[in-house]
Amino acid sequence: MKPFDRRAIAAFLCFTATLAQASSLAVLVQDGAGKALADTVVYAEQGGLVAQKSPKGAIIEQRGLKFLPLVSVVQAGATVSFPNNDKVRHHIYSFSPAKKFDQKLYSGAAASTQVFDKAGTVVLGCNIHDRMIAYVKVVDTPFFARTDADGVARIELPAGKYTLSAWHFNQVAGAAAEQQVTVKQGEAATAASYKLAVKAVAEGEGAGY
Ligand SMILES: [Cu+2]
Repeated sequence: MKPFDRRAIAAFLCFTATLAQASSLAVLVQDGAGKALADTVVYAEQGGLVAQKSPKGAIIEQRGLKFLPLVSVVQAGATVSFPNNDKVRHHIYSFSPAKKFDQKLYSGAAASTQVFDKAGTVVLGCNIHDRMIAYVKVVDTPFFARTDADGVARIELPAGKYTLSAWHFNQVAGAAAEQQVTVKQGEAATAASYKLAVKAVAEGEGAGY
């Protein structure tokens, strides 16, 4: 066998091993009335798990006088950039204990990147445009996702026991949002679901406009 073939086979074995190890967790989140709840952050934590060395960065752009996306989730230590794709300048800030910063008026790519190094919830605003709002959920795990329009989030993770948490920016304080899940090896996704009590939102409020 030529060395090249051996490498190709090794790569293939490695690939199939990865497939066999990764399991999938599918989480459905609904509000108290059973309606799909989009933009909910779900994350799985495992005691003693070694965190990823370099958490994946994120981008929160400004476009049409909005922050996009409205909700981001990052692992603690992630770097976030804030490209301004509007013609007007923005001045973004956070007073949240998990990450305080003040990015004075800027346009284009002039904003400093920010490292979100503490787990918690960070609310971003703009000093110029009061209705601009965005949420960054910072978590101590690389296993997280955000629900889509159907209220479904999928997390790829190794089989094992996890504490699964759900967080929505409008959830009623104290709403129980933690559960234990055992993720099994195999092709079918392990399923979990939540019903989160959320506050009634007035027209145009809390949606980032
Ligand atoms: Cu602004």
